Amino acid sequence: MSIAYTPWPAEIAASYREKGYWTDVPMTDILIRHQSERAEHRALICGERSWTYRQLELDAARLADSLLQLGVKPGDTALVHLPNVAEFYIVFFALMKLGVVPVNALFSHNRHELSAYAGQIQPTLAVVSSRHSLFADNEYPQALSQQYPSLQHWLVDGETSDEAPLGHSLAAAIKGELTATHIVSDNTVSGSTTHGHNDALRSWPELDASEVAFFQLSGGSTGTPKLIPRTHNDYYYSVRASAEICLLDRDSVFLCALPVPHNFTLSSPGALGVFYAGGTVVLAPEPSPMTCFPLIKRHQVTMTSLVPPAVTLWLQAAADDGSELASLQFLQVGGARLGESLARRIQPELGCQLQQVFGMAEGLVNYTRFDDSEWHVLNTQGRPISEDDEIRIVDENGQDVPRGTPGALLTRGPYTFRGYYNSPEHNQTAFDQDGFYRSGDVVVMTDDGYLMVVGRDKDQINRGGEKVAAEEIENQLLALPEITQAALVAMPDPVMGEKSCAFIVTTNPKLKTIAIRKHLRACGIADYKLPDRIETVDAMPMTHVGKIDKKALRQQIADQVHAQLQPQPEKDVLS
Ligand code: AMP
Ligand code: DBH
Repeated sequence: MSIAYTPWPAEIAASYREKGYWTDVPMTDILIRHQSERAEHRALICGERSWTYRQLELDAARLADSLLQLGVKPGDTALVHLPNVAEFYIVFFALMKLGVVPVNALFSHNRHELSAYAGQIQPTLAVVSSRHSLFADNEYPQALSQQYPSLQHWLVDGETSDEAPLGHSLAAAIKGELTATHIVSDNTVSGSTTHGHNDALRSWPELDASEVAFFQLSGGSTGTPKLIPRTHNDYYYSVRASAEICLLDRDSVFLCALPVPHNFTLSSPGALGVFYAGGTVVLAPEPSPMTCFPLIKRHQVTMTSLVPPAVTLWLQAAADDGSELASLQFLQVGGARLGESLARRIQPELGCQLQQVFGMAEGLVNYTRFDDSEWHVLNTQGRPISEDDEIRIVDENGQDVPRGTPGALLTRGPYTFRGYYNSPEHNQTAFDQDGFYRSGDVVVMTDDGYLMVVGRDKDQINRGGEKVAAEEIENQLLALPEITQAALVAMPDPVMGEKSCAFIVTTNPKLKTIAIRKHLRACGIADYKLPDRIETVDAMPMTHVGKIDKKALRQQIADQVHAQLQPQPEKDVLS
């Protein structure tokens, strides 16, 4: 059974094949293609551990073998929740070999998000890390398995305590050392000998590259997080084309410091682009200068990707000592709008070229190119990967606006999806009648086809690259009986660009911010989605059609923040 998705119209799919975008080669090829010539080249570094291309492929194959023995089958789905560790890629490639389709949740995601994903995909397998508090004991895994009986298999990365004998060790599964008592087949438990796998690597199921390889996560603007089916054909094209635009080769050394499942770090060109080109991926647990600068020096990193708030920290740290950055050739910045003044400082202060990247997990990715003018690099978010990325910029009536005029960005193309997973209703509004995806971004196109992101018409807060769907948090706020109305809006922040502010109307004048935050935490929402500020109002401003006027609320909080940022007049000491 394969995973259902909204296909591209047949004649368009045929043209994508004709033009060589879709090659009908599955993404497992990304490692396999290096197994003859570049097998001994360093592929991956994680702390003190490293993998050659041969070892990475072998580990993925062994893990796939272990999973087969456990009873995981092609067409199954998996919930993967791992931090920035090498095992993420081993699992990614192992599942792909088997035709098992994962959701790769962000490690900052919590019970609320994981349960929402599990509910949508009904996974057979969960791959989790004992480093996350959710998996320190068995309470949550048991609850999830009970709620979703399909969830039969758990693999755990990291130490597991005796009190939490959850599932199998991921490390043992990768080594092919699951003892046979773990492995149930035909309802009989075979002997207790250790399974030797080296000699018995299977031939994997034939993969169809037009099928879904994995689900990407949408930043979203709705009550439940939405899943984006990405096929081998479409995703592999975006990876290859991105690697080409970024001139990657086997000497490329990529520091992956943002979360590994993010579309930016996975495919723009990200770790997959670097693997495709035969370079080296170095993992960092997080993007702080203290962590990253020594890694850059030690491994002679040539490229990395950051969100704007991290750039601010890097500039501060480099002002003290940027000598460790000497090997860095270019820095990609994306996920949220990079201000021109920050952009301007990157080349002189970090000593590397800037590349702006404006992408989305749904598809379309734009890059500034290395031979672009300084103006384009500093002021635009680049232009699309492909000549066949179709862009429309429209006004509120859906009419195309002239170049240079802001409008809503609609797009379709060889790697932009055609529908969220199992969301027929939402898809009706997320796409126009011609299959263009409404990205929710307000952009301006320059005369020469570059895009500048100038705003947003989706109900989302972009918290320094981390996206918060307003409705998701409003629903949780409204679950408190004392809150009768709730609206989450963006408020300006000098470092993050935006933070979130929840306006509420409550029947309980004594309701404290701390109690609301406690409630949201108890809902199991990821920390980055917790409102940064909560404002109680007597009544919400309303639009003439009777909706909460979020524009007025954004203005109100922006004015308040602005007033607070003004230097306070000095107190007159005599009065
Ligand atoms: P996601 O849905 O999480 O994949 O986030 C994609 C969204 O992030 C885009 O639709 C934009 O709103 C935003 N975004 C990504 N890159 C940039 C950028 N360079 N400048 C401004 N916004 C960006
Ligand atoms: O923010 C994003 O989602 C993003 C940013 C840069 C992205 O998906 C991408 C590049 O591919």
